Amino acid sequence: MGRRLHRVGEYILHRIEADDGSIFGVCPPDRRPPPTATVERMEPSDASQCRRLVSELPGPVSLALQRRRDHAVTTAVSTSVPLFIEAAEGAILIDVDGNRLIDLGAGIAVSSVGHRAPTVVEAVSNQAARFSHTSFMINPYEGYVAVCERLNACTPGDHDKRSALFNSGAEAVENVVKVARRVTGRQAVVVFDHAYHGRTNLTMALTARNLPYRDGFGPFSPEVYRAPASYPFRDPEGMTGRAAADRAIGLIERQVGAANVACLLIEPIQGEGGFVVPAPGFLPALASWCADQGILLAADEVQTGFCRTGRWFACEDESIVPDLVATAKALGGGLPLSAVTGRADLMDAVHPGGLGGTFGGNPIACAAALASIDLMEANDLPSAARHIESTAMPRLMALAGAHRGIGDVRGRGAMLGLELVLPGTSEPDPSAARRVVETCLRSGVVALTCGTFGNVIRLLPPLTIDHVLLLDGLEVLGSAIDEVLDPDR
Ligand code: PLZ
Repeated sequence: MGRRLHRVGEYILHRIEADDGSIFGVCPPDRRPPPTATVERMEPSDASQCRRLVSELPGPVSLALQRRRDHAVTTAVSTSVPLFIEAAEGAILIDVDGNRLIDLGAGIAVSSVGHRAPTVVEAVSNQAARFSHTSFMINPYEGYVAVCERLNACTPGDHDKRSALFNSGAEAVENVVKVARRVTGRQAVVVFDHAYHGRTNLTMALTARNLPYRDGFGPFSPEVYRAPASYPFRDPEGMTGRAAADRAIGLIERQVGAANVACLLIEPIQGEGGFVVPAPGFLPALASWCADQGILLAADEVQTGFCRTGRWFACEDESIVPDLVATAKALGGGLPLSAVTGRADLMDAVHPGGLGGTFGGNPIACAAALASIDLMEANDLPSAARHIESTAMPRLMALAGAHRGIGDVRGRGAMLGLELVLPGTSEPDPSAARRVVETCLRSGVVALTCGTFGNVIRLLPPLTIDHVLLLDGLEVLGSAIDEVLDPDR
């Protein structure tokens, strides 16, 4: 068995390659190297939380399933990581060949409380054993009401609120637009460059990027207008948030007319568009303009919500209180659940029966949500997200200092991105981003890309990720970046 030690900050990570070729990123207790002063710190708090590769990737069982998939599943649904998963725990994904992978994507910001959190599993199985469906529109049940109570309490603002539950993020966003149009009597919806809001017909219209989301799928829903976002890395040097907001407002006033706008829909930090954090002042300026014009401010917190950015909701960072909020992803703790939460006077102004759906607020998903929100509170996951930022950010900055191919490092909490460019330019380099992610995967780390140009590597691990596992994942990412951006070193 060969050993190589490397130091990451105050930690020493032990990379152990066993004779059978398996790699231990962080040693499990039975392979622990001789104790040193720092070895105790090196152990993950839970022995299950270690990276370990035992086969080629993809392994034979994944390959066999891939062949079945090729004959059964349309290629229109693509999969970025060709490894079939059999189990998952904490921030570790275990594939069908027994490889243990570090999950730095959390299934696109869903598994914030960690995979297979015991209290979520228990809540789900208890609910499944009692009943799994009635349709809240036929027979109500407490779980739905309790989730709405929690949403009304934890979303920004202490005004009176009401919620409604749905299944997916896109469905929540559609319902935000329905409420906004119904109660304002106006039709126009303003969205932004680089926005992502979903793949249904209305949300395709709201989403900015053509490929893969919209191409050939039109005609799209009318009365959707796109304004320029604040994208500090790509905006003119020194452009303030206020100036970026004025640019957007000017365009809306000229091209749409404020009096025609039902709502302005915005991701407080753009997700699929590239983890774009707007310049400070952008959101507050838009919020106050909306309030002056009788335009509803609708926040899409589907990706940013539920502790991801170091606060319960990303709007809180600039003290924005939206009129309507769409949530999904982490809300359901891994089960499909989404919500619209908004001012009571708005939500209740929709005619009775105007919102709903067969499955919205499924009882099992509600049970999972309640257990997940309990965990977020009990474990103070907003601070866990900030801890991830303070661990990762200095390392990402150091990488950016060493590589001119990293144009920007940005993000908040556990929503962090590296924008890759052709060295010394702002020309996007999606191929490098793809190769970095592929290189990470070969070492057992699942990282995702995003961005309008496909050139952003994004980190969004479960917020409960073991500290040492996170360090290991970052070490792998750093080596992958060194290998791809500086192959001669
Ligand atoms: N709003 C801000 O991030 C989903 C999409 C992955 P659904 N993002 C991941 C893909 O390629 O389909 C998302 C989001 C924001 C809305 C949505 C839509 O949420 O649950 O995927 O419908």
